[in-house]
Amino acid sequence: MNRRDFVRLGWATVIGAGAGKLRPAFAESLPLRHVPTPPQPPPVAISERKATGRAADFTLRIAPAMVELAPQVVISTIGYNNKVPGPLLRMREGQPVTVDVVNDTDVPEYVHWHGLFVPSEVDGAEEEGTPAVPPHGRRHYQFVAKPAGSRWYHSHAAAMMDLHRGTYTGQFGFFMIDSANDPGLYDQEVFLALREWEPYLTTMDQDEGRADPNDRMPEKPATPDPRPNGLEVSAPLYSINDKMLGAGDPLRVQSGQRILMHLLNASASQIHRLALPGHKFQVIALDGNTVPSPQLVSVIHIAPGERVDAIVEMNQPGVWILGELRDVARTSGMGIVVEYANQGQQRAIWLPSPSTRLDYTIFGKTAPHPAPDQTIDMVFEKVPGGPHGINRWLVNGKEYPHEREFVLQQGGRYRLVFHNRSDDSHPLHMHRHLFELVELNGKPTAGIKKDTVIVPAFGRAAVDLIADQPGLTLFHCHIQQHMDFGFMALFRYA
Ligand SMILES: [Cu+2]
Repeated sequence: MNRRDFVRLGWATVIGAGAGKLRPAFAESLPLRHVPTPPQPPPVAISERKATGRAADFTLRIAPAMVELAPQVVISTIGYNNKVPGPLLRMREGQPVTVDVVNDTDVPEYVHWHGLFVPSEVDGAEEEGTPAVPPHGRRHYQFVAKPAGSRWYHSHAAAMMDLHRGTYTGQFGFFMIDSANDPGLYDQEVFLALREWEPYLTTMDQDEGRADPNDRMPEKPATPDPRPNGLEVSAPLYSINDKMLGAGDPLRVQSGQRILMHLLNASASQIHRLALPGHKFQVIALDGNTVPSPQLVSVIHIAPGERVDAIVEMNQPGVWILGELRDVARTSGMGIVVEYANQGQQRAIWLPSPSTRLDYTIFGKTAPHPAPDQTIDMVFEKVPGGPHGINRWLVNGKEYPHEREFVLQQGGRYRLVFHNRSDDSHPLHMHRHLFELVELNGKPTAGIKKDTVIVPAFGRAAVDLIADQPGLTLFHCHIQQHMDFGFMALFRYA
């Protein structure tokens, strides 16, 4: 199979699988258009330059963007600076940063700096009191870049039933904060963001988030919920960065090189599993934070909001596909060709990988945790929406908002215990803080610092949080639909 066949096969799958949901003959009728040259941003207002003494380090312009996912497959979305992903924002840890955000759309927007320690009014969450970037307006942000690691930025607007807002759009980008101690043990560095496009609502079971019957399910109720599930978000098209598998440039490597892959799942709805046949990933950081025990794995599990940094040693010359394990996702675009030098016109090879279970704890260490000052139990439940409705989500028995349930004392040490009493896996994200994973489905661990953790279906996780970032702090499932329909909580400092 050559690259062009891949794209064609991808379309066959798309048309075959989701035909009813797609516009008729979408693929055939869409003329090939060139992505327009980005409009030149107007100069920053003089008064603003004077106010800050200089232009901002970065400018993000929110505006409609065309993305050519593959030849003759062009989608329209909203992006930053007419690029998807948006520009790589890169700086040293501790560096003061200024960002101008210009909103060329008709709706208020929020830019969230995911994984950064920034004040609530800068963080980019309406619930925390961050002011919006008004429609056709702008906002200037100033903060210090910390902590070091792979962070990212994305829209934090609520989408609700509008699948063209928030994280359904192309508003995401890498935010790399370099540590002064990076040993630099790699020859090449690549940034790979996973995305799906043209989302639609369906009751068809997506299965990737469902319980693995072999998993321990400590939160599974004795009697299953008989109510029918509601509409969930699916998508017919996938890409890594802005290209479907086979459509963009391959990742060009040389035998013996060590490639540092910065993986980001910028999906609004799907957990992904990635493999590169013949190779293993040495996972060195999760959510940008160095892990105590880097391990070689053949499959990477990555949920919406998560990042994985992995080094891949290039020791199997050939042309391979780095792709999603699920055929439907990979053949609909989720993959990239990895090509060793001097391989001629070889076809890219995919080989099925053994499916592995998610287990963060292999990257941890054994160490005792100091006793927490307080344990906060959080129980998550689904209220199934039925075939024509949307599921609603409860945190400790009610949908967002919560009044004063979650109050932290500054300097306190908290253990949050996440009880997932639903048949979906959820990536749970805490803003403005890192937490340390203490336990996953009964397995203890230490030293894994994250800002987003997958709690498997009917599973349980415990994390320790030090309350050292005063200010309103949003907690939510990073699946846009879940968050929009109740799966959020606001933590306050006393
Ligand atoms: Cu969720």
